Amino acid sequence: MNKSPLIDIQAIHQQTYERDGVVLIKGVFDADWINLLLTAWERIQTMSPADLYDLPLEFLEKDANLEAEIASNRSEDADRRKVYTEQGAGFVRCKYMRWWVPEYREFALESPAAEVIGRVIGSDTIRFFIDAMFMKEPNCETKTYWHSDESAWPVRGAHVPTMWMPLLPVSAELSSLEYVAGSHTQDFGKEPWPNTFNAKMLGQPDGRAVFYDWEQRRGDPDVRFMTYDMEPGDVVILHPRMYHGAGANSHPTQSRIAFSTRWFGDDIIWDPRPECINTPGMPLDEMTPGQPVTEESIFPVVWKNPSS
Ligand SMILES: O=C(O)CCC(=O)C(=O)O
Repeated sequence: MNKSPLIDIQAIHQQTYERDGVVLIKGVFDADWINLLLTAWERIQTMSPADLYDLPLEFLEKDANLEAEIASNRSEDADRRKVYTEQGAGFVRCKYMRWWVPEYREFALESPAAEVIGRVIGSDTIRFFIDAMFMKEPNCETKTYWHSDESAWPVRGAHVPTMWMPLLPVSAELSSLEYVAGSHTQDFGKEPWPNTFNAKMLGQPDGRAVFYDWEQRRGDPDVRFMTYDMEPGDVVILHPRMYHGAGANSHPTQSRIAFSTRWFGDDIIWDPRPECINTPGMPLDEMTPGQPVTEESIFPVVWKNPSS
């Protein structure tokens, strides 16, 4: 398994990320990393719902929101596998694997992902934040709605990017992500209400904005929609304000399996809001607004720039 990126991260990658809000980098990880993650994912698919999300007990004991979310994810009703046996196709999500799947922990802490992130966003230190899997089975009609991620994160700052990587090939037909170039620099006024467990529990307050629907601008020559054919080992790095979405998986036989990791860089400070995601080990009420992230056991420093 490669410990350094298989290709050098260069100024063009940084410039593209800054200008467009997303950069495609091909051939970052070798096949061993992909096989490691895929094999673990196949094992997760065979587990009963009650055995998923085996997080440290103390995380659940001190965080009622997280406990409620995990209980809902473990319930039989939430088991999307039932849906796709009946209907033939499903959208399966899973998260927090760094805490309960050893292969995902190894990727988070040992792979060159943090170095790639640090060099692209220009941060001297990179901490691991959180992870998630997104699988769309063959003929899965579920689209990924247009959204940006920032309003779900309990922090302020630009250094909270996502690295999205397919574990099987993707294309427009196979639900590759789509982006609107430069949308990370546009001011949409009010912050959109995120699509988190906590936000759904609270319900959207009056006056809170919804995500901008870029579908209505399809065909507008002033809007640059972008999407990429990607192979396992390729990644995209997304700015937290970058609008992204994805179509259905219209492939008749092949699943779309993608892995997202989120990372913290130097400029991040806590900004906990009740609608934000739950973070295992760090309840929203333990985050001190305005303070930098220092909790090493929960958000370990994975990479430091050797020349800083
Ligand atoms: O893979 C998908 O469909 C969704 C991914 C996404 O929105 C994200 O990682 O922020």
